Amino acid sequence: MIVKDAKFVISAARPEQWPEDDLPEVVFSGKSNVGKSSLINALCNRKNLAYSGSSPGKTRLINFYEINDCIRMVDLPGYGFSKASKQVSSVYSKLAEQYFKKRKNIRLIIQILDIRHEPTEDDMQMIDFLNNSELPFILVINKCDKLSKTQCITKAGKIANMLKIHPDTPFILTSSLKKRGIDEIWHAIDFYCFDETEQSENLNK
Ligand SMILES: Nc1nc2c(ncn2[C@@H]2O[C@H](COP(=O)(O)OP(=O)(O)OP(=O)(O)O)[C@@H](O)[C@H]2O)c(=O)[nH]1
Ligand SMILES: [Mg+2]
Repeated sequence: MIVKDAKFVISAARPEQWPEDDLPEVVFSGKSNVGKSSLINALCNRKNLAYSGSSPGKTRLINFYEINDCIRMVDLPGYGFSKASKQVSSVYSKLAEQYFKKRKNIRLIIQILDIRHEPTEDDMQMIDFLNNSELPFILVINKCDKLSKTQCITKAGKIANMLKIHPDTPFILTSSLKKRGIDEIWHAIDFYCFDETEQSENLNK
């Protein structure tokens, strides 16, 4: 999709603030600092649509962005940043947990990992949750510019082995910094969020 229009909708602190319509939503999920907000910016070809920064915990609320009036990207606060922000027995904050449980608009979850780090216990729990839910998800391994190509291949293989995922689960290596893997993510978004007619219409947008 060619992003002609990308706008911030709301930074929601409560479910009542979530947009009330049936636009498909793509959710960006992962540990704090993996690059969720940066990936939204890279996909939309904007520098500062979503707020990103070098210290973890930049995104605190659930931020909604609307693209070409036909799809929304949802930026979640990352997990694993502060123990205090966790609710009992959950990886995510209460707010994000409510979103996963209640939101009907979710069409695709983009679960993001950092190529340099092995999945944490929180990552494993999150992937377990996704595996056991009906929610479609893909895995994105970000920050590939931080390693050489050979190192990336070795690391990605190691990560894939550690995760108990279905072999058909799409697995995309990306760098928001160098804009790698961005077309592949758009391809997945188109596939999961639109039917065939809509997909070809979107290509021409
Ligand atoms: N080298 C490199 N740096 C990246 C990449 N993606 C994100 N970063 C950097 O990583 C830091 C965190 O990025 P964010 O996009 O704010 O991460 P986040 O997952 O939204 O973090 P929280 O909002 O705290 O959960 C920033 O300094 C980004 O510039 C990437 O692909 N390569
Ligand atoms: Mg963020």
